[in-house]
Amino acid sequence: MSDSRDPFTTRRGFLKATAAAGGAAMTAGAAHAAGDPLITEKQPWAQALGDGVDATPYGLPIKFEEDVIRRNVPWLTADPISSINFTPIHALDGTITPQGCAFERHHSGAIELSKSDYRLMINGLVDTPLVFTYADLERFPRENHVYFCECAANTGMEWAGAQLNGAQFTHGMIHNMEYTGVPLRTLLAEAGLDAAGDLSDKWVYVEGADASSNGRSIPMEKALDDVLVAFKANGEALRMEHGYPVRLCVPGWEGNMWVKWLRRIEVMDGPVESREETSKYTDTLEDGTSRKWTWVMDAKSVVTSPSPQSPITHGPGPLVITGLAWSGRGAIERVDVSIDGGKTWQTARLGAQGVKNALSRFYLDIDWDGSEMLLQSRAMDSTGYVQPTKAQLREVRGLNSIYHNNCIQTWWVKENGEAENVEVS
Ligand SMILES: Nc1nc2c(c(=O)[nH]1)N[C@H]1C(S)=C(S)[C@@H](COP(=O)(O)O)O[C@H]1N2
Ligand SMILES: [Mo]
Repeated sequence: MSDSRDPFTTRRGFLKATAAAGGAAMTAGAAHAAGDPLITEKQPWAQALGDGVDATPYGLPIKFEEDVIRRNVPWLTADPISSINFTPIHALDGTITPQGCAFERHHSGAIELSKSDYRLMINGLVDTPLVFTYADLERFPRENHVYFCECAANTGMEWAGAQLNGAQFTHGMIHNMEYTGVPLRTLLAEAGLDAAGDLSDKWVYVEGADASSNGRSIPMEKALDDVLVAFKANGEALRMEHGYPVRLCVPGWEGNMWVKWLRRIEVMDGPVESREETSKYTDTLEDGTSRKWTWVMDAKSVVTSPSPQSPITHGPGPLVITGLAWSGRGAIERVDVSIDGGKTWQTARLGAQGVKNALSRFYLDIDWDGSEMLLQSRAMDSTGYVQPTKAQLREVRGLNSIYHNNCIQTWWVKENGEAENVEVS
């Protein structure tokens, strides 16, 4: 197959590739018709009836996929109530995250709040303070948008060196869904903002109905731009763990601001400086001071497969390298992949044109020669920003940071196809 760099682009190419590899069991398409009982023998599933249509009124993944689940790293937090788990990004493809395996982050647990008990208050510097029921929200004009939500702590354990062995754990504090909701600006207009006067220095304070309340201050400019009061994700109601019945989407900005179980929005003449925006979710620099208001999630990417939880099991030959890229500042324009630790780069193919504030899927289809690789990916967004190396990030931020680590990740893929998290800075 040495004469065919991309053996999968045509059927002819595929056959040629298989033939050239002869009887080697390591080739894609290596199952041989002759003597394969899965082809020649009648199988149990063809000799009995399957489940009826009502066996699972709300479907779950088939048991063979039971490994594709959220996972938690117990030692990261003291208990699972104020904790986080991770999206199995190593096992997903495309860009949309199914709600059932989208990471969860709670400060005081996920609460059960019904639509009938739901109330949303808008107060403060508004002409008329208002309280909306869930049914009220359904009567405003709706929009649909695909957005990623990334916790600012994603990749935060990797500052000092390679730590967690799997893309799920290093980069899985992210999900990407299609949200349905009402723009916050519509609800603010309903309450009236004349009372607020000059809007350029005004803020909104948003809080949830859970015990933590997770209150955050958002500048009015962002509140009136693209913030969405969302009640559906991927076409269905939000799951309890993602804020049922209503959550805030703050596109491109850190996940902490995406308040779940949204209960109150107060228009204010300054930020509150709450716990979540002072002692937490700020960036401690080398000199010990902390930087606040670092809301935007910069361009970032990661190879999801091959990776430690998704090793190469087929040996040399055609290999699909794939991963995710995103930016809170613009659309992903380009992703480069390196198999030699950043010495040389190849431009990957994007699964679809990049969308602002949403995940992009990339692919690099190679002919793997079976030698070890230092796999990296590097994202570029529509502002011209290029994802930094660990060394570049540390020059600015030192080693004391936790949040907002968007450095280039390296997987060391060995000759046997297994992969490990390593540091190439
Ligand atoms: N009310 C409330 N909203 C919240 C939180 C919370 O604990 N309570 N956690 C925040 C944090 S830190 C993140 S990263 C996102 C996570 O959203 P998810 O659980 O849907 O993944 O929700 C944010 N919104
Ligand atoms: Mo978070």
